[in-house]
Amino acid sequence: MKHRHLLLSLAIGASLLSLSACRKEPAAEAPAAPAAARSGETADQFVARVNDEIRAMYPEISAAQWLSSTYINDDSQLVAAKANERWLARLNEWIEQARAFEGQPMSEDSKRAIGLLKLMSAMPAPRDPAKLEELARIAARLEGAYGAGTYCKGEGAQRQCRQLGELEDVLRSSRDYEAQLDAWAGWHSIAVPMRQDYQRFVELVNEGARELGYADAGAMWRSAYDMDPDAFAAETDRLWEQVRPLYEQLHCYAREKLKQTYGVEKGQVGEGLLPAHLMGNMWQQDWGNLWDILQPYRGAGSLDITGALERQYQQNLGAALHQRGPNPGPRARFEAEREAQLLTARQMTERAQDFYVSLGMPKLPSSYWEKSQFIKPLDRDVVCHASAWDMDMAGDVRTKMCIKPNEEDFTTIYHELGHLYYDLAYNPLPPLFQNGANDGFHEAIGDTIVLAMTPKYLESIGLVQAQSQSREALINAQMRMALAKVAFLPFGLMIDRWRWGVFDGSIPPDRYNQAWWELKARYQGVAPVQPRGEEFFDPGAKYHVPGNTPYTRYFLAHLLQFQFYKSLCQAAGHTGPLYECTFYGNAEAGRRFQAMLQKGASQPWQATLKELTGSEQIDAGAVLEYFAPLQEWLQQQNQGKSCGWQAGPASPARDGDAPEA
Ligand code: X8Z
Ligand code: ZN
Repeated sequence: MKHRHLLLSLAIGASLLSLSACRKEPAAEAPAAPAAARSGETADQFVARVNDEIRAMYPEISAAQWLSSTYINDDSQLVAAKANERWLARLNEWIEQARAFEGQPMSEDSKRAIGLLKLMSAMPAPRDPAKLEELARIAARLEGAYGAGTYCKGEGAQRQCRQLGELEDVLRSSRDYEAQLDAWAGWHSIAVPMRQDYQRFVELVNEGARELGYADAGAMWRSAYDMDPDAFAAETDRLWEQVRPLYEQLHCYAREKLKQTYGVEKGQVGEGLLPAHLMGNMWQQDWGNLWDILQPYRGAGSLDITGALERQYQQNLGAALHQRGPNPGPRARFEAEREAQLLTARQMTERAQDFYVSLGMPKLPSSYWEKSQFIKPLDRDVVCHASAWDMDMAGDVRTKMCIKPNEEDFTTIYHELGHLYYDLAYNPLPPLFQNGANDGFHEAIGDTIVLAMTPKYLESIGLVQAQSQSREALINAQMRMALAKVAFLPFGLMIDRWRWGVFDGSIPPDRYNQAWWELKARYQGVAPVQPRGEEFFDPGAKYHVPGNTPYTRYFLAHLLQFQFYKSLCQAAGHTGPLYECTFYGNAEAGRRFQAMLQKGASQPWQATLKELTGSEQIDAGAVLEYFAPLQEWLQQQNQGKSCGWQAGPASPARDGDAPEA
């Protein structure tokens, strides 16, 4: 389902499952009886059979999940939970059967496939059928609760109810301190009821992980990287240290601007922390919406993509109204608005597809355009969090989004199509290899394209006006990218620092929220302006927690995408500074990219990385090279300011000390 699927992962979207499925006819072919180990079966035959059974089962499971994410109610939740339950039970059977082949002769591919089998779901399920049933039910309920999350306030005629999209609009556009605080706290209130379920969820997946031989579910997640799990954790610490100085410079600059905007008192919290509700984003993971406050040089190079998309919407609306004749009534106006929203969303998606096609990749199939969810339906709750789905491993790919005409959603479309092009490229492989080289690769594909959306490219597609070539314009362009990419880095790390601690018990339930904010302070340098005690469950307000999607993948992706970008630029013959490169329309870059995608998970990711980049290591060197001009500029801006922050007492995390300074 969702992207990545299969393996380990599972899905973003719906969550649970993960897998993928098939190029055959749908579920009708699924074997009716539980697969028994066949006597006399060799290891290679076993792997072939599992691959066939996955293909056969997969479409039905994805269909159930698609329905439960695009039509949330008790019925769709029940069906999704049951489908997931069957899938997880079957997975446990295969894993059990695979043990019979330990130490037996088999091909390298079979060895790898059996290793991947154990990691196929990020939601390891207990063998006990009653517990498995409970786990599937809780997982569906958590995801549904997130999707249906609604914050209401006021009474009677004053009563107002808003969902995530509208609350995000406030953070994006309002600069009213109290209005933003209300939107931020309002959204976080929807997570309070998830706490009990999440606590039980943790017990159940830990039991499942232990039955598979892992210390806990977090240890299992860390085992999915073709290297020692502890070495992997250490690797993420090393990578964070590489980029931390750059983040701290950006943090320092942002804080100064916030103080100028909101006043010295309100522009920061405690010893230099950024107020969580003022960062333009519900989770402070992307600061791009603060462009009005953080823009280095007013008017130097206008990269107002949101403005351009809004104008496109207005144009579409004008045309839709025009069609309805003079003086359209409220109903006609409403219909024209919906029509224009959908048209704009599709046009944005076509624009993204065009970049991939320019690299020699295929157009998305017509079923994509028919079956995807582009805008938020009006008549029901859906999970708006963007996701990409491979429904059947045979070309039925879809995205599920609630697209609005703004820059963030525009780049998210490129991100989601990256997942789909990965899916389509590896669909010919056996299902167990139909996944990213590691999960960070899957998250990095579309983002690599976003890096290639340089001001010149944006100008060439008519989205922004002619770009000036000044130093000021360069710094503006770099800042725009940094607000998305650099601001994200500590967030990409802290979520699983929290979950690893929750799974291994070092963060017990009575410290869930406290530990969350300690990690937010330590890594991101952000803090809430009001106390957030254990009566809250703030982690639940971030999709990937109730959705159970591992998050370290995004941290890796934010480094990998710069490595991919640099290599594709080289392939395209780019010379000159990295940040000037776009490989739009370059067939050689496309060929190299596609070659990587087609490998899927068929070999260790280090080998795949080496084929594209020449290196076997994830490394932040390319990020630092890319942002060198901005980093120098930030240092000048921050001169004489005291940067850094005091994260407060004893952080729970696993590595070094709180940054300060
Ligand atoms: O969840 C996503 C994608 C789907 S895989 C929209 N992202 C992370 C997030 O939104 O938190 C993309 C960047 C980080
Ligand atoms: Zn993604």
